[in-house]
Amino acid sequence: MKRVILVQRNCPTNGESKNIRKLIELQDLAKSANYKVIGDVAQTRRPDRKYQMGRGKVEELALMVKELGADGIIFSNQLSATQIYNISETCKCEVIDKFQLILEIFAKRATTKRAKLQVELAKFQYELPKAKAIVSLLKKEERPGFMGLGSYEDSYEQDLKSRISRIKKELAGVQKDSESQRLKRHEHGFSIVALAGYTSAGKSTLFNALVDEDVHVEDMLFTTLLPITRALNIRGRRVLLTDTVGFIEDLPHWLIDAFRSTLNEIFLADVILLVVDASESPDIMRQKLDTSYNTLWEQIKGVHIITVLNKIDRITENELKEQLENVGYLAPNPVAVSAKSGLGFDELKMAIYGQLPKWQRDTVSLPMSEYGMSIISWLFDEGIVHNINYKDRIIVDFEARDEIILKAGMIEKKR
Ligand SMILES: Nc1nc2c(ncn2[C@@H]2O[C@H](COP(=O)(O)OP(=O)(O)OP(=O)(O)O)[C@@H](O)[C@H]2O)c(=O)[nH]1
Ligand SMILES: [Mg+2]
Repeated sequence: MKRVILVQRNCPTNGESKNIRKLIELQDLAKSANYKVIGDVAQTRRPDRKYQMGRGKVEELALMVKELGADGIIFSNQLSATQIYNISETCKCEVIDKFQLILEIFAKRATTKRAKLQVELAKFQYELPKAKAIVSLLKKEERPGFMGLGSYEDSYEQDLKSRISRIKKELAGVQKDSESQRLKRHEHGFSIVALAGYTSAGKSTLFNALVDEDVHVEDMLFTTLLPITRALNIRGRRVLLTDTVGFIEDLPHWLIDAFRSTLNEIFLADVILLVVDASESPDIMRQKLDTSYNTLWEQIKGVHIITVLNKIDRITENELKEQLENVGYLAPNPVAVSAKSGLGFDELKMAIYGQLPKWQRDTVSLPMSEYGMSIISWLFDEGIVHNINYKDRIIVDFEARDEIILKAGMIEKKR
């Protein structure tokens, strides 16, 4: 296990609680990537172009690396190629930033072709702005081994660009497939519900409990990388529930970009269950909800949102009440649940039902024949049959989406 020191430059305008929260999150990320954290260093100042922190502080850091025998340094702040180079020269060890760390976690979790492509795309997009600087640094310093670049050429940047466009094309193919599948699902009367929210909020646990599945759950960040979908019946309505990748604060645009095809599962849903860990402090919960909204906001016009306050088995009723007051405007349609114990599931299902695209209620009169019976079984498949009255004709009182009602009306006229 690699031993690392965490470093964070705090912005002078940030509050203390934000600084602490970010450092704790960096610790969690490092653990999730299988690093052993052996120390941390923080400094409050404006960014330094060459070293990110003050040069003196980096020299202190170099001493600490030596004394503690650290294998590497992980920065909370995004580093430029020059900064990575200068810090690793001074400290004589490997230096990465939080975003490379996230990429490492993603790379570890990626098992399918699509996930691998997404991670690769994110990696290249992360490297692209650094490419020029790296090449010129390497030329100046004659250090071809730096950042894993065995040999380099001026075409490095060009090479990255062409790889990025190749992967994008491949991913677009995958995306088209999933979009046409989605259309088909809608045609078959399914509504689509997506689980979204901060990493470790409990999305996969809730998914497993609702659809009786066994998706991987762990007390780690970014356990889920690829969406998974299962059918679920909610008060007679057929729903497809999708579990998705978690959000994190400062998620850079290139990462969102790379995971666009995954995030589309959320953007194209009929209803979003925005899951949040209600057992955390009010400050952290509000921040995580805020981050989730920032990630979703632009893309989800018209999608209904249900805020799921999860893990209530860990808090008292009073604490829950406080949490609800605390997030008020950020939490439309709040429902409190425990994905672990099943508490609140009935309310959650009611809430989902209430937000599904509306179906109409209608009656049809059908002939008392085999043909009539076959239409009834079709109505059972496609909608909710509330009542059947057998007289000289069969009168069916049912509920379904518009197309079905229209078709049923035509059948009635034709007979
Ligand atoms: N006590 C308690 N723990 C929960 C509950 N729901 C989830 N957890 C725990 O929270 C941790 C994270 O759960 P996951 O379901 O993996 O979270 P996730 O949102 O899918 O996380 P990512 O896939 O990383 O985005 C696990 O250790 C779960 O056991 C709950 O209702 N109560
Ligand atoms: Mg998960």
